[in-house]
Amino acid sequence: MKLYYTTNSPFARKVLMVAAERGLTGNIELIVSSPWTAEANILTRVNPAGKVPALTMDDGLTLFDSPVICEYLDSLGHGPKLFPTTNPERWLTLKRQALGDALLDAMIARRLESRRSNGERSEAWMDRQKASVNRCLDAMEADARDLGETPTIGEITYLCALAHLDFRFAEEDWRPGRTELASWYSAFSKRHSAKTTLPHD
Ligand SMILES: N[C@@H](CCC(=O)N[C@@H](CS)C(=O)NCC(=O)O)C(=O)O
Repeated sequence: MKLYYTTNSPFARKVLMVAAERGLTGNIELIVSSPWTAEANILTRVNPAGKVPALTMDDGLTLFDSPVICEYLDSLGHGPKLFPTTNPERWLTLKRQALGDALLDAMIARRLESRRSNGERSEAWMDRQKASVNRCLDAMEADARDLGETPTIGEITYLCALAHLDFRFAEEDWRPGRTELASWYSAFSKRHSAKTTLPHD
């Protein structure tokens, strides 16, 4: 399998963590393909959206986006499944993944907007994204007491989202007032799959 990714993409990190948890890391060839540089032409050939991650399976079919790739990898490998198959656990887990992904979408939209030039940048748009991030964080805090030590794609996505806040918005600590989430995050960050997939530019 070939994974088109960047070392700083939190969505790609979800895939890397799932691969690690399922014992599949050695089966995946990593191909750095930034959406923002000349490498993007590699990426757009496999993913029309021009986004990472994308995964080309051994039979040649390419999958995107991260929820689809993660569920595919969960169908391979070994160890406890990361996508529960019974309800209501499955719906709760998928909701958690959607919440973490939503936080990431808003955080990334805010950061991209902040990098636009004067006159193009919208403070109102950035404030809207920041408010969305804060609501997602509050929902995660309300959920934190029920998070397990056993990973599912829900916990993995929360970890990737919170770590990306530390990576890109370190000056805006999300922890004050969110003690349950901070404590869960600190413990979950010690997993091997988390320690071996830290983001970097
Ligand atoms: N929903 C997608 C989001 C992927 C995404 O936004 N990736 C970013 C990098 S973190 C990207 O490639 N952005 C390029 C662009 O927006 O053009 C997923 O879960 O994979």
